[in-house]
Amino acid sequence: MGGKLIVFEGVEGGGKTTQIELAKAWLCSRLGEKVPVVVTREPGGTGLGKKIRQLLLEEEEERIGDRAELLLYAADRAQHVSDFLQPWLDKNALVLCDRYTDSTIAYQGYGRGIDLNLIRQLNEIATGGLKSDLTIWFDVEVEIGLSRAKKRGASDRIEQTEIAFHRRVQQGFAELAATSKSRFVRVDANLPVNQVQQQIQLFLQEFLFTHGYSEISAIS
Ligand code: Z5A
Repeated sequence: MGGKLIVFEGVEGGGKTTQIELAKAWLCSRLGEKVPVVVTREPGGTGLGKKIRQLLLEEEEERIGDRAELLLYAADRAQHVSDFLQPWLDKNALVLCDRYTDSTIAYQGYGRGIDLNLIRQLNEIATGGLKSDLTIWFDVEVEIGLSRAKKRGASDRIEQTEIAFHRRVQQGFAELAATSKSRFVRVDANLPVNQVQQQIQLFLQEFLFTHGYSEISAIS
């Protein structure tokens, strides 16, 4: 069957962090110990990545330029692929990853306006060609997502940028979903937590069953 890279994407406040843990618990309960299920995120999925995450998301006096920001996300990703994602996929794990290459297209491309082809090339360099097997897009209204993120606590650097930026990012995800139908699925993330989780479980069940994880079919 091989390992599978399952990515959770979307604008902030969509509920990725909440849902990824619920999905992990559900997958473990269905698949048992035979299949390792691991959760990770970008930026910050490795030791180096944690340092890069601090640079990227914590308030600093010096503004990070758009290209420097792009390259920091790429450096985080390169390390993540070589030191975490690929080793776990080689162990046939299900890797649940909070954000991946599509975030760079949406945030740095659609949000900041950096050339999309340049970002695609950089993604290719950083990942060595490793693509997600399934991308679950959390489609939440920008205002709802931002108000949830605000309630959760202090805003980080990107959350503080203007609403128009978040709308462009949202547009980016919508266009990616429309043009990458073979690997993208959309969940309505405006709904309550349990209803979002139900949608995710249905997509995971179908995806995993299709890829030979027959244990998953024991779902009511
Ligand atoms: N970024 C980038 O620019 N380029 C890149 O290439 C990459 C990333 C990889 C990472 O931030 C930042 O990096 C991100 C993009 C940028 N921009 N920002 N800011 P992060 O990892 O710190 O955070 P995030 O990915 O944006 O996620 P988040 O804001 O933490 O949101 P979330 O994980 O989707 O949601 P949550 O934490 O699960 O939920 C937020 C709150 O809402 C929380 O209080 C929940 O209890 C509540 N919640 C969750 N679901 C619901 C529902 N369904 N109803 C009501 N309330 C809910």
